[in-house]
Amino acid sequence: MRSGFVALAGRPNVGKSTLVNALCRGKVVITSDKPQTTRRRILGVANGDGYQLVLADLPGFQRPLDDLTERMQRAVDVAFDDVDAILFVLSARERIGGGDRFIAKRVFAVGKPVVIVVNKVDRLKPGHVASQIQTAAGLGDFLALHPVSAKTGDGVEELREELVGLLPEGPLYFPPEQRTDLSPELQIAELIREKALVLTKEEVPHAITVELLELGEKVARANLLVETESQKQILVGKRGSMVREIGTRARPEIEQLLGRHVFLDLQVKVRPRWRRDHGLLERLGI
Ligand SMILES: Nc1nc2c(ncn2[C@@H]2O[C@H](COP(=O)(O)OP(=O)(O)O)[C@@H](O)[C@H]2O)c(=O)[nH]1
Ligand SMILES: [Mg+2]
Repeated sequence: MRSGFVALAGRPNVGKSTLVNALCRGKVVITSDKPQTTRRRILGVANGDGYQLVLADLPGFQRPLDDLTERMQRAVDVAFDDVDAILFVLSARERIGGGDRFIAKRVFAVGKPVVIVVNKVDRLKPGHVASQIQTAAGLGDFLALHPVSAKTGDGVEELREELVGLLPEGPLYFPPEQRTDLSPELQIAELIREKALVLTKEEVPHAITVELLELGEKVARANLLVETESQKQILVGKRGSMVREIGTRARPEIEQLLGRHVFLDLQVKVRPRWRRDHGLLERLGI
């Protein structure tokens, strides 16, 4: 049995979380085109014939702005200590530049095998992909480099095999049916937050967090917390249309997760400065 841990590093929005889901063959973490979608370390488990590959999805590297982002960066800093390899993710759709080189410096300094992924190669010209690969290859002393599309699954199979090959002999860290280290309560809160992120823009996505208050047989009750009255108005929407839409989108995924029907009771609440509230951040698992 081969088993072990691989941490993902890379700028925000390069597709780390989408790649974790692709490697795990199903949705274990939320994704969106908004920055700060991933706020804490979440483990995704990929099981296969004779292996268990545990992927540590992480927030993107960033300069801390407040207690929330400081905790997020701390999660990134400690994440590389106990892993067997690092997956350094870049986007083929953006210029590989200073931000990537800054992360490369930290990633290659850890002294673990580094596998570079050039993600988002779908619908790009081969010539463009080739030049991005060449730039990526100059970032440091990598073990392997894989062009992939986390979205279409192109190249993901080969990448998974490469990573499994780097794992040592080891035990099962998680029972085979467990896909993530997040509790069902936190997974539900994340699914609700994902739908809220997709439907909002500008500063609103940053200001949203979700607190699950109750998970019963028939009812899930959650608060969508924002920081100001105007953000609350946006999330509530005209006669409650926005919060209703969030619920409509989240409920099928929650029901799939739980394997039963639930009534989803969502309330929007103003909680000024929740991003600086250590007690709340602790409860939210950040
Ligand atoms: N076209 C394309 N988009 C992708 C791919 N992987 C991720 N994305 C999109 O990029 C955005 C950021 O993805 P996410 O996984 O949340 O990035 P993260 O911040 O690095 O975790 C989302 O809108 C994804 O749908 C890919 O392979 N191709
Ligand atoms: Mg992410």
